[in-house]
Amino acid sequence: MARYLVTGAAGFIGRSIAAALLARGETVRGLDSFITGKRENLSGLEAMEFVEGDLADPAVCSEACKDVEIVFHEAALASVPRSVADPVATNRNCVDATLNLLVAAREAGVHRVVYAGSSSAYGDTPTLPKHEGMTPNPISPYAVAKLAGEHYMRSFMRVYGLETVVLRYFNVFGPYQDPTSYYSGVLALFCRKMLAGEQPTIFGDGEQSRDFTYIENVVNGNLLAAAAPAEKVSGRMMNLATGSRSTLNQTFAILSELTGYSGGLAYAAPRTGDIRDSLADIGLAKELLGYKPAVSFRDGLRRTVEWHKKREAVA
Ligand code: UD2
Repeated sequence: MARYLVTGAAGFIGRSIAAALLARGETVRGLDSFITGKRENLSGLEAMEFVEGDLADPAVCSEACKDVEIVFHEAALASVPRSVADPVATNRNCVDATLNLLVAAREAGVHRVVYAGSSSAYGDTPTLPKHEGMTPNPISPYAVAKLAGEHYMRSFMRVYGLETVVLRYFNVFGPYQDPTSYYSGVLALFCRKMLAGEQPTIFGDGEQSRDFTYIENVVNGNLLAAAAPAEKVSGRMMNLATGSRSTLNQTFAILSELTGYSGGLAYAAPRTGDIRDSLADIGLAKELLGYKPAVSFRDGLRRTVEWHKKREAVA
C-alpha cells in the first residue's frame, strides 16, 4: 500500500523527492510518462513502485492515487521556450494533467497534494524580491499553465476540502537535471557544455538574474510541506528558493572555475517570453514550514559539477 505518490518520478525534481522519501523508509509510488522523464533516473529507486502513464488520462490518475495519503505533484512539461513553441502541449501536460490528478486524488481520499508551482507566475514585475502578496503577471504559456495549476489547488481546497500546498520553485538546479535537451535548464546545459570544452551561449547580455535554488533545498521544503499542520499550510502558496540571486555572467565565471573551462562565451538574442530578474522573498516558507535553505548556490554548483563529471565518465 503506497503512502506517497510522486508524479514525474523519472524527472529531475520528482526523482529527487522520491529518493529522499525512500531513504526515510517510506512507501512510495512513482509515476511518469517519459515525455521528458528518463528511465535512467529510476536507477537507485528500485524500492519504489513505478507506474508508467500519462496524467492527461483520467484512468491513469485514478490508478495512481489508490491508497495514497500524500501526493507530490512534480510532473509537468517544463520550459518557457517549449511552451512558446507548443502552448497546447504545455497546457495538456500541466493544466489537464493537474486537474485530472486533483479529481482522482479527491475521489481516492488523498489527504494532501503538494504542488510544484513556478516563479514564472510573477512575470517581469520590477519589484524585487518577489513576495506571495504580489499580483501574478504570467508572460509565457508555461507560466500561465503553472499558475492555473496553483488556482486549481486552491479551488480544490476551498470547494472540496482537499488539503493542498503550493510551493513556487525558483530555478531549481542540481544532479539529475537533464543536460541534453535544447529546453534544459541553463545550469545543466552550461555544466555539460563547459565540462566537454564546448562554448555555452547566453541569450541576452547575461545580466539577467535568477534565484537559483539547489535541489536539496527544494526536497527539504517539500518534506516540510507534507508534514506541516493543515491549519498552517493548507490552501497556501509560498516561495521556495534561497533569497539570493546571481546573474548569468557571474554564474559563468564560477562555473569556469569549477569545471576548469577556459574558453569563451557566445551571446545571442534574448529569448521570447524570458524575464529579466528573479529573486524570492522566502519569509513565508520560513514562517509556515520552518524552511531554511541549507545548501548555498556555490556549494550546490560544486556538487552539480561533480555529478556531471561522474555522468560523463560512465556515458
Ligand atoms: C523558468 C522559471 C523557473 C522554472 C523553469 C522551468 C522564471 C524566472 N523561472 O525558468 O522557476 O519554472 O522556468 O523550465 O520564470 N539561457 C541562456 N542560455 C541557455 C539557456 C538559457 O542564456 O543555453 C538563459 C535564459 O534565456 C534565461 C536564463 O538562462 O534568461 C534561465 O533560463 P532557464 O531556461 O534555465 O530557466 P527560466 O528562467 O526560463
